[in-house]
Amino acid sequence: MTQVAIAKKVFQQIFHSEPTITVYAPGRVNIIGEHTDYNDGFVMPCAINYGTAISGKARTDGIFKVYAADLELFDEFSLLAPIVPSSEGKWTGYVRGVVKYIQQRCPEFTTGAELVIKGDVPLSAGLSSSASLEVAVGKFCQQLANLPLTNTDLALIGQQAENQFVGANCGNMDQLISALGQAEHLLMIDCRSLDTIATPVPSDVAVIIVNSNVKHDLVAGEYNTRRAQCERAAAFFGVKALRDVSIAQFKEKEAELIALDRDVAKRARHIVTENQRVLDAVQALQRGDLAGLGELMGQSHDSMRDDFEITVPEVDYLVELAQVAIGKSGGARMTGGGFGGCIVALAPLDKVDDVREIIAKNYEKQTGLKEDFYVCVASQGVQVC
Ligand code: GAF
Repeated sequence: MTQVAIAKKVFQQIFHSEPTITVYAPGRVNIIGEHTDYNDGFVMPCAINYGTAISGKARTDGIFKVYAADLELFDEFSLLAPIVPSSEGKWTGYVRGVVKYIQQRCPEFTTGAELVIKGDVPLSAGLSSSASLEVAVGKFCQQLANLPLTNTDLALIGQQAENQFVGANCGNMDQLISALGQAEHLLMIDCRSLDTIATPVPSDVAVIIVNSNVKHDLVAGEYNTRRAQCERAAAFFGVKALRDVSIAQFKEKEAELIALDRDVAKRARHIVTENQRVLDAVQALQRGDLAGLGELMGQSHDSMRDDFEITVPEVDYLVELAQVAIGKSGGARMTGGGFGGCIVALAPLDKVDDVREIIAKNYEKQTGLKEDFYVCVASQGVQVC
């Protein structure tokens, strides 16, 4: 049964009536362009066939009654009073935060609802389970009250909820791809202008995700440190964001920046070169040059490992194994915020088993951890079902 079908069924069981609105928003995997979003730069993710479904209906009393089916937990709050964080679990923040900022944007929104949330994005794996929940909540509210909000608006409201309500200082990539993803396409997003370029995934190429199952406590702290270092680098170059620094401009002042702060210089080098790699990756994909795209993915991984310093040995090892199996027919790299989580690989369909086997044979033996292996489909962004 799909997440949508389960959400509808659970709604009937919990609320003893038929839902009238059902929406679904996907998680994502980023093919290239890491930590570039909050530098106003470029990313190239796709939405995946794992996501969050919400099924529900309106109430007339302004109360939101929310049931998280996977956690078997309820939350309840009123749209007729200030919406504040609850101590009942982090998940409530993604719901309350989105509802709060939608109401701020559309003060006429006072409709209550009862709803069921059901999802299958692996949690804490760097595949954006939270963004998919935020975008699904946004779409549900938009449908509930017929609000004049585009999918891009919903993505930005989701990011606002995550930044200001939940307190996670993320960029806009995850919510944008959950809202705007296109089936069978990778989406290059200019995170400043929000312009996009969709390029088809060749039909003989698989999008593979392997979860290292490494979980790191320091992710949020390290993420904020990287953001601050990037801001310092932008100030050094006298620009709004590192997006505005070309590779040539970076090289001209690199030695000066290294002398000032070696770590900041390394972080800047990753961002400046990664932005260019995304632009090059779009072109490689458009001309069907899988080897070229794979090469760029490999360079991106090396840059995350050596300059941005956000990989861990287990993830480096997974990438090495995938690269051995894939050779020059595609590529592999860490994906997401870092310090654990997943790798992504693009490989011809006939190499998928080779990638699976080499990892199954070696990863657990070497690290003591068991991987999770997914072959994904580039999927449509948020939908009304
Ligand atoms: C996390 C963040 F939420 C994104 O905004 C992005 O910065 C990503 O890490 C790194 O590319 O997923």
